Amino acid sequence: MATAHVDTFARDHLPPPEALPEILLDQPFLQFPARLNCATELLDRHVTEGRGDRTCLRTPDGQRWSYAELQDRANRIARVLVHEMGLVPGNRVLLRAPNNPMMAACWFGVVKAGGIAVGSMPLLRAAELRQIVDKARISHALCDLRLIDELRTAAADCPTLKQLRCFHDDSPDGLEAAMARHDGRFANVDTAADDICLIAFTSGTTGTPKGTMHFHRDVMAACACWPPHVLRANADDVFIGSPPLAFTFGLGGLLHFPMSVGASAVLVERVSPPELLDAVLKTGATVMFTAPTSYRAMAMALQGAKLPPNKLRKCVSAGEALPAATRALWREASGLEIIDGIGSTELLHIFISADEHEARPGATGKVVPGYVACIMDADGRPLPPGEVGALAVKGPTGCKYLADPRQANYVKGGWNYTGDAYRLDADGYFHYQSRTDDLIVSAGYNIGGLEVEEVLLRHPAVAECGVVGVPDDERGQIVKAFVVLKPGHAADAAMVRTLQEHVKQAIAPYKYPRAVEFRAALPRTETGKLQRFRLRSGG
Ligand code: 3UK
Repeated sequence: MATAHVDTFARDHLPPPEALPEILLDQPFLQFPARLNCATELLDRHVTEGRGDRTCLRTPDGQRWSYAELQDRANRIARVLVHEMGLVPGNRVLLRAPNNPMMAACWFGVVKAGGIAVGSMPLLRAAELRQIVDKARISHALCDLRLIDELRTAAADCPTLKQLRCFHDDSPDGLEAAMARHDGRFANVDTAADDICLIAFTSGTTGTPKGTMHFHRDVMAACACWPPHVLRANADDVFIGSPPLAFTFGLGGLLHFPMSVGASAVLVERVSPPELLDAVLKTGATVMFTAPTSYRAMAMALQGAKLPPNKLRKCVSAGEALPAATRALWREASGLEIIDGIGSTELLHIFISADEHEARPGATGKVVPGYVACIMDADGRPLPPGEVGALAVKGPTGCKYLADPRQANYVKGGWNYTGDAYRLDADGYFHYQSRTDDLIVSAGYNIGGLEVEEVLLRHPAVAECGVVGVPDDERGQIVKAFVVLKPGHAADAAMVRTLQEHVKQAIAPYKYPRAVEFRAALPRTETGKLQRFRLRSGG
């Protein structure tokens, strides 16, 4: 089926066919037409079918856009891109903003026009933006005026980036002024189902960021797998959460998934745990997406009190492993069982998960309908239940790095290797151990950091912790715990001994942290992930 892309750079830099993962589209809920624009499905369809007046996007301060209003804005943006900024289908457009309705309108404007949306994390600095712009040969950018400084610095050295407009900008050359010059009608570009519509950059810990490319069909496939089979939200739900729209956890959870069922989403710019909690109470949100540390911090902020009466009914956790202690703490505070799910930028969204009824403490869940998963040994042979190995996944979405030899690390023999060490139990539940390269090997024992963190988090003095392996002459590695104490506890030698004793009492003594270091905070990414490499290097 012919591509609608005139600029074929992204398509031309897909991995070669033999390096691609196997794609499974045989399920009845994964039948897609050959021509597909995901903006038509997620946005326009609601207006066409008479739901244009329903609320689509909200903000905590009371802003409210219906589906018809979002469509009007997105259409105007598409027109500005095409008629004033010279966009042709296939061009890459950088999007830069905190989570807000204009950012969402820009995403749909780009995709309607057949462009490729490239989100950027709000905290990225000029050097990092430059890497992304160069790698994806980005030609256009739409940026929230409040985040323009780093992009301007980057743009000075980016020859491909020729067109830039700011929004939330009331100057005559701002995006809003340009939108006012156009009408709100736009015929979406008739893209092929396998035309690329988004490139999400990984927040890589080492090396240059990798650009993961996704088709229009991938977006719709993500909406057809986990949301209806595990989340099961409906048109009356109000979604809210912390992950940035530049992170596919946020893009799916806070934009695509609510819109795929005609629900609404509250987009929140400031999402520290107390601010998120406030926004939940203020807006009557019913479905929340955030990271494990954020659940723990919100529960601790309540200081043992229960969440005041509210409408929240589903809480999703992803981004890193959910400790059983955090699950229990949030249940006590909110009365709600967390829906854990592992997803990745490469696979677009969640592929192993369990709903609130099926959740098991300490396990991520079962494979999501549409996907298959297995645990592999070092030679790529499936391991039986009970054994720890590398998680390998296949489904309707899969890893497609933009011009990157690291494709061969993620995809082997048609399977996507997520880089996680997991164990499958006899009931089909997958139990996270660690990142494959974070498994601690001490005096011949394999130790997953999470298991030790689980125990430490149950100690009343511990607010947060991270456990890594550090080099040791005698044992190869030793277990080292980095601990943030709750206020009112002394970070002294007695506390070190107390915590070590606490671990020895709970799990096999060889797993206890031989080294304990107290910190005021732990290094985390913008997406809530603990930066273990930084802990290991003492940073
Ligand atoms: C880890 C988890 C245990 C795991 C993501 C939901 O996190 C997302 O994407 P990233 O590319 O990172 C992927 C890696 O993060 N991880 C994520 N969730 C869990 N580990 N339990 C979990 N529940 O190492 C995975 O390989 O940043 C998550 C949806 C979309 C996403 N992009």
